[in-house]
Amino acid sequence: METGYALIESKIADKIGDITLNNPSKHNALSTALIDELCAALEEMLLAQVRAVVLRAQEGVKVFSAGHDVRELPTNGRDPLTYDDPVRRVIRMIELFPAPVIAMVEGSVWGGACELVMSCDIIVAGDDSTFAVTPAKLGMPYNISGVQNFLNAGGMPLCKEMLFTAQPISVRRLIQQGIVSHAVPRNQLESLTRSIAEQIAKNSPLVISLLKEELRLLSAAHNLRPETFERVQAMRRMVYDSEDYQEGIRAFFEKRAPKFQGK
Ligand code: YXS
Repeated sequence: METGYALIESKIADKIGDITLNNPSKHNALSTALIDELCAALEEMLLAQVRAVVLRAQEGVKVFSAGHDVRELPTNGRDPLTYDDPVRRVIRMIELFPAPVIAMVEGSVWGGACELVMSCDIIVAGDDSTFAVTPAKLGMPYNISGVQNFLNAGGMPLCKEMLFTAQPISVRRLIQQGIVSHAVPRNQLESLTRSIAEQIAKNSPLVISLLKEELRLLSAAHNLRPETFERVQAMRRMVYDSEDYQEGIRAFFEKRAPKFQGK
């Protein structure tokens, strides 16, 4: 069964869902429109009770996804990354989806798209893939649940290096850290991903759904006093109210390196 979307492709066959990001002119930037289609496709797959979902980009892409659509990031003093931010919505949907979501990655992954990929249950990547977590380059006050996802996925040292340098990290580093399960030549990605999805689809969906939720709850089990959370929000507000945040966005559109002043 194929469903017509403008920015993604979606199909279900043999109880396995397949979603392809398909907005190459904008490098699959995670715009609200693309995320809305992604969420709609996942809703359909939920109703169809698929046993696994594969999330991919068009075959042979240079860029898997360029991350948040920077054109949608507010510069009027509003928090740019709130609970209802499109990327946050789809990440929660993937985390709560009862069946495993397998990210099949080709090309480079940027910004919020790294968190999107890491929110998937299994990552299979081309051996030339890179991952760049870019809030520090953009002056962006990343939100604490997103930082927790990176920390849960990658561990403190690599998490700090990726966040502080904002530079592309090779998939080899992420394999060493156990973030990415397999890195293979691009021409092997399809067969490997398919075999993993088919193996999962043969197992008990009820048990897998229970295991996935148990693992989600355990990884999210961090006691954070409300006052602590409010202090973090105040720290984030200082950032998104800063001149550096405006400079980061301006530099992006002017295609130049940002000059941050620390204020
Ligand atoms: O100039 P035109 O109109 O043709 O548009 C260009 C780019 O502006 C556009 N584009 C984007 N538009 C909105 N949001 C984006 N994230 C984005 N990325 C690219 O796509 C058109 C072609 O891009 P161009 O000319 O740069 O292509 P390229 O092949 O030379 O380079 C591809 C990339 C992906 C290396 C380059 O586009 C790039 O570095 N993009 C930004 C990657 C990035 O820093 N993403 C983080 C976005 S912010 C985010 O995700 C979070 C909020 S955070 O930063 O906190 O993690």
